[in-house]
Amino acid sequence: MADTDTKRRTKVEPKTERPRLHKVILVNDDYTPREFVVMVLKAVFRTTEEEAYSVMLTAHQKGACVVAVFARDIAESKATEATDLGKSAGYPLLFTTEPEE
Ligand code: TYC
Repeated sequence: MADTDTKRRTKVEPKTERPRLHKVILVNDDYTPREFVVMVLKAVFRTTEEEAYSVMLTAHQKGACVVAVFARDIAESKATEATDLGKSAGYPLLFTTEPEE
């Protein structure tokens, strides 16, 4: 037993998994004007007019659309900021977040 070598010879790398990115999702509703949705997307997510229109139209037609992905805290604060812009104007506009797989 004295000369039994129990030293591990393979290097074990620590598993440092990256924090997951979070999607910001635009949810369709029947009341918010299209131009207002486009304005919010441009203001909060810094998209072009064309990108904003395309995202708005996809949400309108399919029920929801991924706007962008960010670190969790940024995704959540942008979703809240964008949702609050709608609320301030009296619209039920909704942005949610969910982790990417
Ligand atoms: N459906 C809205 C309308 O017809 C426009 C709209 C699009 C609202 C996308 C929300 O996420 C949305 N006025």
